[in-house]
Amino acid sequence: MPCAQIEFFVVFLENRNNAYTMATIRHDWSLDEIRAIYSSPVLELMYRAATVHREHHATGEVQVCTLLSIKTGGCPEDCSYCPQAARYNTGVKVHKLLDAKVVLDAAQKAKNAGATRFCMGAAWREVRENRDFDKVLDMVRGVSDLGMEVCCTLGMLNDDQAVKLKEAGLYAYNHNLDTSEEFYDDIITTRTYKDRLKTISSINNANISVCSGGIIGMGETDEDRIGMLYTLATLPIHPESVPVNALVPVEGTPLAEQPRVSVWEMVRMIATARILIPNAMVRLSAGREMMTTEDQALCFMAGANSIFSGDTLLTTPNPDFKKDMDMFKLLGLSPRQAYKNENANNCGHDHDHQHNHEEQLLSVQA
Ligand code: SAM
Ligand code: DTB
Ligand code: SF4
Repeated sequence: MPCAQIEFFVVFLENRNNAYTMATIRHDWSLDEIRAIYSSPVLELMYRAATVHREHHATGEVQVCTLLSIKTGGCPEDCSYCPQAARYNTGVKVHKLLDAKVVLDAAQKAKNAGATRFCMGAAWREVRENRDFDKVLDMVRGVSDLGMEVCCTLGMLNDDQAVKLKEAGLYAYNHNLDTSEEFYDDIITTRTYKDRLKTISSINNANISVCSGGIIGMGETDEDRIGMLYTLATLPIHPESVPVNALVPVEGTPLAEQPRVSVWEMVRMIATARILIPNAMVRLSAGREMMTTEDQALCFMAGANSIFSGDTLLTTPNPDFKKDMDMFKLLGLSPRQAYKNENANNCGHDHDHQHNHEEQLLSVQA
């Protein structure tokens, strides 16, 4: 056999043996496979995740998102982790929907500080089509006009409402599964897991990017964490972003006394999410205020490529812009540009998520 052919077969066999360096996008993960990945030795898990990360994203690039609570507190739901639920005494100051001008000023400020995605959160159970919703649509138009990727998290919504948000320029919608279907009822009783999946389907139908992940540290087991990742990774359309939150325990909520999760638990969740859903932005979300730069560096090595930046999340503290920019400098990270997916025109490292989304949507509808 000629030398070139032998070399080809050697490379072919090496690649087959090293299958996880050639991540394909799969929606048929089994629980056993996910369990095996999640439970692998942590350094091996990080290496594997970092390899997938490099194949699908420009390494060193981190998306910077800023959150703003546009309607705070007084929420009728009973989410055990949430300081904004009316039934818990958490000291959060209730505030009606902010004026569009205040919101647009905050978005401009976030943009000036380097954020490219702006996410507006409301302490609502669901969207209702009233004057407040019209105001939110105006905010979406305004933030989109600033050239930022605009995201909302407003609770449950239906197909029509999703279309209206899309028409106003909404880029992404955050709706977390929060945990596994099995553990969900221990955390929330006022709406169901199925309700969550229905909202995610409405977001997809409107061709809005889905942002969906969860929280660890609520008393769930490893099996619950694996179960949540299974649901996300086997969705017919993978989420465009997956926030991994560490519980921020807030006094007055039922979960106030939960022990802090260790960085290794965050690393396991992030790395497994990265391997299962290679194209997603995996967001190191709530909990950074309690993490050192070294802790966060481990999360970036494990495949996290997005953060919430700005000194407040929705109601709880977060590292400020300056602290994060110092961390970026130290770790050699750079902020990802806005709408990179739409701007990407090559298939090297800059995969086109929106294009992927449309392709996935067509294949689901076929
Ligand atoms: N009301 C809407 C809803 O529930 O979808 C939007 C806002 S809600 C605060 C958005 C997400 O924030 C929740 O799904 C949850 O994952 C996260 N979250 C809320 N409180 C948290 C906490 N104390 N620690 C970590 N994550 C939290
Ligand atoms: C997400 O997954 N985490 C963010 C965002 N999506 C909306 C919210 C975190 C909230 C932490 C508690 C607080 O600040 O109120
Ligand atoms: Fe309300 Fe959302 Fe908080 Fe649940 S998580 S109590 S729905 S604001």
